Amino acid sequence: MDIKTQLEELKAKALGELAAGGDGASLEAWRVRYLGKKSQLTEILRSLAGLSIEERKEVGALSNTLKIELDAAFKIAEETLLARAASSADAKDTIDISLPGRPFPRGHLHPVCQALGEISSIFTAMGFQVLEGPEVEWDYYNFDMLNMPKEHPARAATDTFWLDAPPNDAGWKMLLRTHTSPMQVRTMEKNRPPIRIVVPGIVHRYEATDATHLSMFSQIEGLAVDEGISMADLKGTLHEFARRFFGTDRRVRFRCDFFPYVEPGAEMAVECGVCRGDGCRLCGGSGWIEVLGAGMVHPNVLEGVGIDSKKYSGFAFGMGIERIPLLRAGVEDIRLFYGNDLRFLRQF
Ligand code: FA5
Repeated sequence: MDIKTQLEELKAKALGELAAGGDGASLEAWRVRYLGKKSQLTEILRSLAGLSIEERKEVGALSNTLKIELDAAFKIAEETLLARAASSADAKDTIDISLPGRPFPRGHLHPVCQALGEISSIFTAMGFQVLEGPEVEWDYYNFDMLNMPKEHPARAATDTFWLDAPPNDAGWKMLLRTHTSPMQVRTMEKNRPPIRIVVPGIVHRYEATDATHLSMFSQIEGLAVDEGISMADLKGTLHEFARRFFGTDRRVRFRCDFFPYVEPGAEMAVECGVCRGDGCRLCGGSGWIEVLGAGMVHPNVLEGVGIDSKKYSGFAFGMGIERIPLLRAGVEDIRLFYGNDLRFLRQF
């Protein structure tokens, strides 16, 4: 085959392959094959040396023309490929699935829930188990079994929301629990000592609200029953709780108090977080805020659930939750916790 025919066949093959299309890699392979240093065209140009001057002129001119044509065809194919790649990148940009999502505004637990979680975990670390009980309760558990039978004057000490529902067959009446103490009875009815529980929950009292009183608030009940439990265990446990929650620099005060279901009874107060004991509007000038009622479980309560009060003794406490973050953070009005003002809530 003469060189002219070879050049024509080479041109047809090269342009045919290019027209078939392909990706960047196949285009580069094409360039190496037809325009590279070891290409067939380069071989032909090298072989010109063995030709006569006329032939060299003619074949040289044809080879150069073919090289120029192939170069031009390569550039066009390369540009087409680049343009195609750019337009598909543009299309991807409009729905770039690799972009991070738009963050949703993130909330956090209400300060009362935060305090409840923190308090519960302090007690669980001391070996107490967390339980919950019903908010709609029978007067039997809320009063009778807590040493406050019908007509007992202490039943009137907290004004109660009674439910407009008929009593059950045993004559028990329904109410919104006024404290978490009914869970003492419910737990001891089903479990024998040793018992160590804390019971967080909401309670309701029909009373006016002010800077330290709400009509719906949260309490956490504590109960420990075992052989040989004494008032020293009660004081030690609650004092340790106060140290862990408020820090070691906050003073704690125990005083005598009366609750029909404990004997003896006590209240624990913590130094006011706003005035640090000097007296202010929040603490009513006393420098202290009462956070819990407590005492040694009354023998009548133990015997009522069939626990031998000569063998076993126990302590119980009921802490008001809202007053706790109020004390720690120095909040001036308990009602702020339920005002739903995000500027206030975001500070916790
Ligand atoms: C009781 O509710 C008893 N059941 C506590 C108890 C349990 C005593 C076990 C002995 C043994 P008291 O009514 O004092 O006690 O309430 C307990 C705590 O709840 C108070 O110290 C206070 O921190 C909080 N508290 C009481 N009333 C309110 C109120 N209206 N608003 C907010 N917190 C309150």
